[in-house]
Amino acid sequence: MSVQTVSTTSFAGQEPGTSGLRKRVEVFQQARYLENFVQSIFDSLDSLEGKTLVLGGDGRFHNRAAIQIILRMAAANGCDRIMIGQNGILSTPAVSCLIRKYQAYGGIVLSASHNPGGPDGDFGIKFNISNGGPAPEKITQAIYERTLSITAYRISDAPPVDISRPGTTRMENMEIVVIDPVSDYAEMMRAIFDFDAIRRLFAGGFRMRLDAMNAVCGPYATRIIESELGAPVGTVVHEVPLEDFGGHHPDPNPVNAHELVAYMKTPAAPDFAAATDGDADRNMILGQGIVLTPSDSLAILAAHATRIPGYAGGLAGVARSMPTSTAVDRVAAEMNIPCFETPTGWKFFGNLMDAGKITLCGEESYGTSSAHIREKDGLWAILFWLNLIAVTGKSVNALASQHWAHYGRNYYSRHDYEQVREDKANALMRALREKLSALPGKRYATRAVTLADDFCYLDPVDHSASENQGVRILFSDGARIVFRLSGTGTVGATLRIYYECFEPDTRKHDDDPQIALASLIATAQEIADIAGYTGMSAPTVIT
Ligand code: G16
Repeated sequence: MSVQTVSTTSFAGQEPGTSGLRKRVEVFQQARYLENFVQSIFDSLDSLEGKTLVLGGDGRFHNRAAIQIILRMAAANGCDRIMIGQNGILSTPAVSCLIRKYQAYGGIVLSASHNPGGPDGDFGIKFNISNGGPAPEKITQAIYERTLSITAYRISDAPPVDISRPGTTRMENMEIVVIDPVSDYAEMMRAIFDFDAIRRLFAGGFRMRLDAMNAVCGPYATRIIESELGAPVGTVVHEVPLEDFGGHHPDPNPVNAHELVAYMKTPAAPDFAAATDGDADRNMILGQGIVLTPSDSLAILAAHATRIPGYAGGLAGVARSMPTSTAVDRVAAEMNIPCFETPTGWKFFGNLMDAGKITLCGEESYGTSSAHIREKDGLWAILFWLNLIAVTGKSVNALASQHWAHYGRNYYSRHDYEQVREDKANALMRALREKLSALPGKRYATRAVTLADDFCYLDPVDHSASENQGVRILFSDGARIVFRLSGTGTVGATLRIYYECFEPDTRKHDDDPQIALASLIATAQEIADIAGYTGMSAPTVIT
């Protein structure tokens, strides 16, 4: 066994996006591609000597090969100890939990999250820092810059390690600890939620379906919800993680989880349903006949948080990403706690949590979590809902209607235009930015524009500025349109347009969101000429 230094040349385009480096599997399979990026991570950090890293992924195609390469590179780069999930499996929230619990230096997550998997799908890698959260921009930028100048990487020539059973082994001077992927995470959930109340709920005949989409949540959900909380076997469906997610697109939204949505409209529908994504950090919440928007889910959880043992002491504050609806702002205002508006990307919540400024946060992209870790956490959100249903005795539908009656309803929808030519998408955004200063005061249908800008975030903790985080157009009645380009796609550009309007009148709380938002959708077309630039007369995905 010895350490080799291998010459390499840089690859273009290894720039981390919204959440790490995501590319087609075939791109990652090129010789030296993963190695260059991993070495660039290691070169951008302090020495790994004496340090522990956590390593795991969502089990998608290329996970197994990548794990063995990273183990050999970590050993060659002087890492002291690496904790790895059995069979290379760890959900993203579990990585965050383990980094924090074992005071690791950081972790490497192998996932392209909600992007499809398999040989023709996507693969991804990101680095999480010692607080358990995604590396902030100054680190991801340093990693990217390193990828441009890299000339060599270090790797051990050790044979592949058996990671199929918990236990400890060594490579070079590094200790490799293979752990059960679920137990530490389950222990954390037990400390937050009232498991006895949830057990009683299931014992009383409460029925639920959780669609794990053949991704990494399966082992966590079957162990916690079926084995521990007593839900009947079969409550968790598509529970076996598969390298291609069984052909599912593991992005829990009404389009990809259409079977679940349809099932919740049938007479056989259970009381509650949920779905999770590739790496189990996203969640979708459904009641009988309804899909809750992530923005509403966040607002409702915040409003009831003190009913959950882990949050009984109250919330320090809340945060949402800029495109997420302002429903949670109304809750925060009533609770008299701060509400922060951050750019898209979970990494922006980390500083606020570390500084004790927020307890709960969430995003429109089906991400919700709290300061228990520094990632979004799909199963945590589902357990929160179960706990809430158990202690209130109310359904998702009843809790949502009650919430809207009290706070008003923020109608919300996101329209995605996928695989747009990059030059066209960039031209649309450029033209929009050029128009911004002329928009305030203009009227569209019944509304006047009150503010139009390109969102710039000033981090209240480290005072860093993140510019160009999306164009937002605000109207006099509280409605908003937000335009931004996705930072997680791998083919062409994805234009996301987010629509929101506020309806205080209870009699108008049962409309179809697309109808409630129709005039705003027409306004976006008028302002940005979406059809002209994209060549598409309708979005490819509506959530
Ligand atoms: C990632 C980020 C989220 C972000 C989402 C969508 O989620 O962690 O913060 O909201 O991407 O980003 P975009 O709109 O740029 O595609 P995940 O679950 O893919 O890691």
